[in-house]
Amino acid sequence: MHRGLRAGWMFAVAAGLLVCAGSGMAQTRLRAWNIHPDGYPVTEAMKSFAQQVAKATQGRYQIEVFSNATLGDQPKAVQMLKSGEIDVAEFSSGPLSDAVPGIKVLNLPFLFTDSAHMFRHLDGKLGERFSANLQAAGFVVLGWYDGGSRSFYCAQRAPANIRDLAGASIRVQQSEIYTEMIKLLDAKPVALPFKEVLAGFEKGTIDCAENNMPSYESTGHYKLAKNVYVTNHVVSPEALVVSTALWGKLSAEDRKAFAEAGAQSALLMRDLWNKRVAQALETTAKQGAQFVRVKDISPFVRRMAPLYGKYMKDPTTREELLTIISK
Ligand code: BDP
Repeated sequence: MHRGLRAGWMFAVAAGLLVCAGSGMAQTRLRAWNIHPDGYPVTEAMKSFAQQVAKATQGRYQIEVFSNATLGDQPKAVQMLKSGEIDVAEFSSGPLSDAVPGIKVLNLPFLFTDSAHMFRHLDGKLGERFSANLQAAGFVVLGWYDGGSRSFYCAQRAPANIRDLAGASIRVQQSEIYTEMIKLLDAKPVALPFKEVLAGFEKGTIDCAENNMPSYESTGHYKLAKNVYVTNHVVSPEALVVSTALWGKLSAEDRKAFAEAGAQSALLMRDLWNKRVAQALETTAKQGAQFVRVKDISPFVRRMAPLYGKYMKDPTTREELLTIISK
């Protein structure tokens, strides 16, 4: 660029900044909670969300993503978002549903057949209803992320039948519905923070855990718990949320910028997710993980009958449940 032009341009930028400062356009720093490491689809999608928000608000909103649960474990972070201590987070529907009973059905075993089925509902009317329930409880959903499908994996035993899980100590998320599910398998639920599961396997305080394949791989659980029982028992979403406290402070235009960035980050996440599932299966299999696919899921589904009964009776979940099973 020509020197004179360049100087003029720089002056204009500086003057612009002064005008910004003069008109009180301050920069707001926001804290985002995340449980996963760098490179994980959730982390990358959150970073892209942060970049897009910064761009669309001309740098007025700067979101810092704190990964690896450095700000605390998930149930704690759910409370921190509610109280406005953090502004943005990505939560799995397990711990989130304890704070918002109206979304509990999202964790029911064998409810969604796969992610495509789940997103047909979440990207439509039902998703709007879940979002409204969440917003009333302090969480504004900006994007539905893929929580994948969860299966069991064990260190010593190699389950090939649902009865093989009886008596096992199985790590679950700190969430009521997961605890109920394990009890119905005659196993012992052990609620542990995500980051403590590896130590649980090392110390032998748990026999098994359950998760999707990208988490099985990224946590290194596959090194200690090599026997995967492929049940795909829970297909559930995760949510990128901001606090209602933050939402209340945003202008209509900024809300639009946040919402668009959230929706785009969700599409990116889903795409990265599918690739990561394939990679995780390959890596763990190469490292010796053994996969036994469930042959007949019906005994497992029958065991869950009390759970379905409970949420059918519950007026906060009945309608959602009926909508999902009818389509
Ligand atoms: C992972 C979820 C994460 C949960 C974790 C768990 O992405 O949010 O905390 O499972 O099992 O798949 O705790």
